[in-house]
This record gives sequence, C-alpha cells and structure tokens, in this order.
Amino acid sequence: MGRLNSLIPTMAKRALITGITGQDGSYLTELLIRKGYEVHGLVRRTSAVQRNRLDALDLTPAQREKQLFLHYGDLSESSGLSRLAHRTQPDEVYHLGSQSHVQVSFESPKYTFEINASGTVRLLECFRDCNKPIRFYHASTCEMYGRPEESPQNEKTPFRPVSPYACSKTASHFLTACYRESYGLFACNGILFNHESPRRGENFVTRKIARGVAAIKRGLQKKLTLGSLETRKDWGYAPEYVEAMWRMLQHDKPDDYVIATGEAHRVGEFVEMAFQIVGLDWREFVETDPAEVRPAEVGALVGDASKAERVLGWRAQTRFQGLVKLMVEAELQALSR
Ligand code: NAP
Ligand code: G4F
Repeated sequence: MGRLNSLIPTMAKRALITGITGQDGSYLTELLIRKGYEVHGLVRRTSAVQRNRLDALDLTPAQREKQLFLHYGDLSESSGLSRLAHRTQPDEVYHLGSQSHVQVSFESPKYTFEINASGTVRLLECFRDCNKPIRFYHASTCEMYGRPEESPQNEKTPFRPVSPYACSKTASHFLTACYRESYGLFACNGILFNHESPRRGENFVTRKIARGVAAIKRGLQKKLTLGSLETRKDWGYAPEYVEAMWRMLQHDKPDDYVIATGEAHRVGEFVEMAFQIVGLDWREFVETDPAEVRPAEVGALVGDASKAERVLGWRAQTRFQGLVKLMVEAELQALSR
C-alpha cells in the first residue's frame, strides 16, 4: 500500500490517477511505476474495500515506498481536487474515476451524471489556468456510440448514447475536447471498447461468468444467472489498453483515439467458451434473469482502432479466446489458493 497524504519527494515524471483503485487504475499504476514515474492516486475513504487491487500490485517494496502516494478525495468535491492538483503538481493526469456500471446508471442516473460529467469538469477546472504544461487523459467509452448507424465505429462515428452512463460520458468527452480547443490544454479522449482482466469488477459480465464457471467446476455453485446473452461486445485485455492511454499522452499532439480489437462476440459465446474450457456444457448451468436485462441495450459495438495503430503504433494483441482462457484460469487458480 502506498502512503497517504505524505511528503512528496522530487523525482522523475509525476502522474496523478483518479480511479486508481479500479481495474485500469491498477494496471496503469504498474505500467507507470515500471517506467520510473512517481504516481499519485485519488482514493475515496470508502475505497478501503477496493484496496485489494492496489495491495496486489506487482511492485517491489522500494517502488511502493518511493513511487506510490495515495490521497483521500472524491470527484464530487472541487476544493479537495484543487488542493490535490496544487499539492501534487502532476505532469500527466489520467482521469479514470467514474461510476462505471451501465446497469447501475439506470438506477442512479443523477449520481452517475454528477460523478462522471460534473466530476470531469471539476477536475478540468483545476488545470485550466495551471502554469505548468500538463497532459490530461479522459476515459471515454464506446458506450457513447449507443446504437450506431455504421460499423465498425471510428473517431468520426456520431454518438447516440442510450444509457445515463453513456450520456454522462458523452458530456465529459466533449468537455475534455472543449478544454483542449478553448484553453489549449493537452487533453486526449481514449474511446475505449470493453477491456477485461482477472482484476475486472465482479459485477461486470466477463468476470461474473469466469467466477461462476470456476465455482461450478469446483462444485461450489450450481447455477449462473445472467441477463441478455445476445449483445455483441468488442472485448480486449486491460493491461494492453492502459499502454494505449500512456501512448496518447506521449504523442506531440493531443487527440482522440478509438482503442479496440476490431472483433465482436456475443455474451453467449463468452459463456459457451468459458464452460468449454472446463469441459462442461453451458446449457446445464445458465439461467436468465430479467432483472439483469437493461431498459435499453446498445447495438453491436465493434471498434476500428486503425488511427491508434497508425499514429501511436498501438494494436490489441490478446484475442477473444485467449482472454476467456486467461480469465477462467485465473479464477480456478484463485479457488485453489
Ligand atoms: P472501475 O474498475 O469500475 O473503477 C472505477 C474507479 O473510479 C474506482 O477506482 C472507483 O473508486 C473510482 N470512483 C468511483 N466513484 C468515484 C468518486 N466519486 N470519486 C473518486 N473516485 C471514484 O473502472 P475501470 O474498468 O477501471 O474503468 C476505468 C475508466 O474507464 C472508467 O471511467 C470507466 O467508465 C471507463 N471505461 C472502462 C471500460 C472498460 O471496459 N473497463 C471501457 C471504456 C471506458 P472506488 O474503488 O472507491 O469505488
Ligand atoms: O460487463 P458489462 O456490465 O459491461 P458494459 O455494460 O459493456 O460496460 C462496461 O464497458 C463499457 C464499454 O463498453 C464501459 F464504458 C463501462 O464503464 C463498463 O466497463 O455488460 C456487458 C454486456 C451487456 O450487454 C449486458 O447487458 O453483458 C450483458 N450482460 C448479460 N448478463 C450482463 C449480464 N452484464 C452484467 N453486468 N451482468 C449480467 O449478469
């Protein structure tokens, strides 16, 4: 665990990460620390339950001690963010913090908008007049395409969001572009398609499936209850996607990029393959629950990441089958431990 609100030594490049306790925050922290950065993370007081990802980071004790610093705060509070910006004086800001669950956003739309859209403008305001030339990354999402008219989607595809989450992210996407165009802030939007890993939150479908399959295989669970199996998603591997975030901020020009594998698969295919890996037939174990079905579901989302490949030299490496396998195997191993 890094230190909280501690004295800040002077070192190489300094990064500030919101959402450091999340899936992407944890992989990005490892990446930046390996690159020699001093990393500062915003954590909520209630993040205690989520610190397991930070506790499990692949870092040496010296790296934890000298390169990782955590600070209490919340995207709902401007004054704390402004103090944090002032105190940490980052070179690069990675804004990953959000209410990131689409289904939850239908239950808590106002809260979602408050944290995601207003939270982004609060953070951008901290750096608007800053005399240091900072670089700002915003975590946009393919959910903004909603039910798109063209496929695959690229940086020019119009947004047609269909959930409160996607609307809040569309607002923060345009706010980020607005601060770039109006105030010359070096600000980039990463329009990331779904990316998963063994560190994915347990209430997202890939992790829920991987955990369920492993528990069923070991005789600890009888059924796996899911919502729609028909939605198609473009799923990549999270550690590769955080590399793309970093590359965006190293380029000489700020811009927006789609990050995706270019392949879409049904949720049902993920289920079938996960059960196949452990030698079981999914039809014997999967039930559907209307409570998991969303009021509005996105169309078939599949990304065209050719701009990222051309400009940033980034390309997804892990493909669907490899992703399902690594996630199921991680859950089996976790149960063995
Ligand atoms: P995640 O695991 O759900 O992490 C979300 C992070 O935001 C957590 O660290 C959480 O802190 C923090 N957070 C939530 N509310 C906050 C608040 N009020 N103040 C400060 N921090 C708050 O998300 P992720 O999968 O790593 O995704 C990272 C970002 O990319 C998110 O903005 C997400 O919307 C976006 N995105 C994700 C994907 C994907 O497929 N993973 C795709 C496109 C875009 P706690 O630990 O305290 O809850
Ligand atoms: O895993 P999900 O909850 O991810 P979703 O909705 O795509 O959102 C994630 O990816 C976005 C990028 O596309 C991010 F912006 C966002 O922050 C988040 O990281 O659901 C994937 C699909 C959906 O179509 C959902 O309807 O799986 C379907 N699904 C079927 N059964 C389920 C379930 N989703 C969940 N969470 N739980 C189920 O039982």
